[in-house]
Amino acid sequence: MKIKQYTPDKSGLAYSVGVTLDRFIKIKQEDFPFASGELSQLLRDIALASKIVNRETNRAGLANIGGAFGQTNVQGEEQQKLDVIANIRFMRALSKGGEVCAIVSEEDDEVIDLQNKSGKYVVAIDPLDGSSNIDVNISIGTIFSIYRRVTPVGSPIQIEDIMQAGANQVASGYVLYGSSTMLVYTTGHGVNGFTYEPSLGEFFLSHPDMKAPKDGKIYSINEGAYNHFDDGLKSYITECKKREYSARYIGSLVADFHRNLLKGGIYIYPGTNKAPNGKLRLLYEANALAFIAEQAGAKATDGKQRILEIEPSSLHQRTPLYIGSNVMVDEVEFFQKKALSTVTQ
Ligand code: FDP
Repeated sequence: MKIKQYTPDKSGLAYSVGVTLDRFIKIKQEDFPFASGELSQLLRDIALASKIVNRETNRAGLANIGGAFGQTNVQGEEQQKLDVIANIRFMRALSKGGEVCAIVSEEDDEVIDLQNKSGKYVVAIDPLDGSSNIDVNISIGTIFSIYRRVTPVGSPIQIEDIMQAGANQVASGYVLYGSSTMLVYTTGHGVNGFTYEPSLGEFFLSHPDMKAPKDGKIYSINEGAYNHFDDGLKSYITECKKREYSARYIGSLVADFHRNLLKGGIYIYPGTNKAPNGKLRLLYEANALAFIAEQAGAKATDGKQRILEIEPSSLHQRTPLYIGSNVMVDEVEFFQKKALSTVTQ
């Protein structure tokens, strides 16, 4: 028998397709302090559900799954059919995977106990963010946070397993269903982005070690609410206009955040006199993106403190969000402090 050693082909006839998400997760498993493989499996479960949601999102216009579901969620917002479908898909994947004991979802009033005795992880998820954009074919996303439970594995879920500050996240990420579909995640060792290749049904590493520009020229805020902004924020917006920054607001948090992360910019959903805590949810929107932002060298605050340091007090708690390039987040805070000090003088 003749044996020949394998040498990689260099002819260029069959170009390399790159590193799949699965392989990447496996390679990086050792970076993780509890390298037992369960977190890796959990990330793969999320990736699988996101592929299914991607498929359903792509055919929403054809499959009679656009439009309203006819019910409102816990936020009092009208649920879209795809919101509900995405929730079912992620719940199913996470419950079957076996690594997760409890889930907090935007679509459910209460914590879902998966009755999974060996589950070490708690997941907070917004299965389909930016739902008002579904029917008009604009980018939407999934946002997820992963925590280790703090009470003993196998015992009943306790409030302290769920109400953890964002700084305790062991992983977080988002999926952007856009002109291409991307999954971006961190386990606290930098941020990596993967683009979905539909013909192969795989995510491939396309954005290794993502870093946010320190400063930027894009500001993303719903300026329709300008009259309700505080004076400091109003003067910051005026300054952005003076500097001829670009105003870009899709109204899909994941899409706005992702663009600013790549190009440099700030996304703001402030507290206003009408809604002092803004609109976005701490547990399954702000925390996940704040972890990614910090890992990519950007910043996330509620206007006063680091998002990741906020101790949650309720499941669907809202928080103002200032997230993006360092210099811009600092600058808006400077304008707000300046306006406050003028008032108190
Ligand atoms: P949506 O209500 O469409 O789900 O998470 C909520 C969110 O979208 C964000 O994705 C988005 O950035 C924001 O709300 C848009 O809110 P406004 O319409 O108030 O600007």
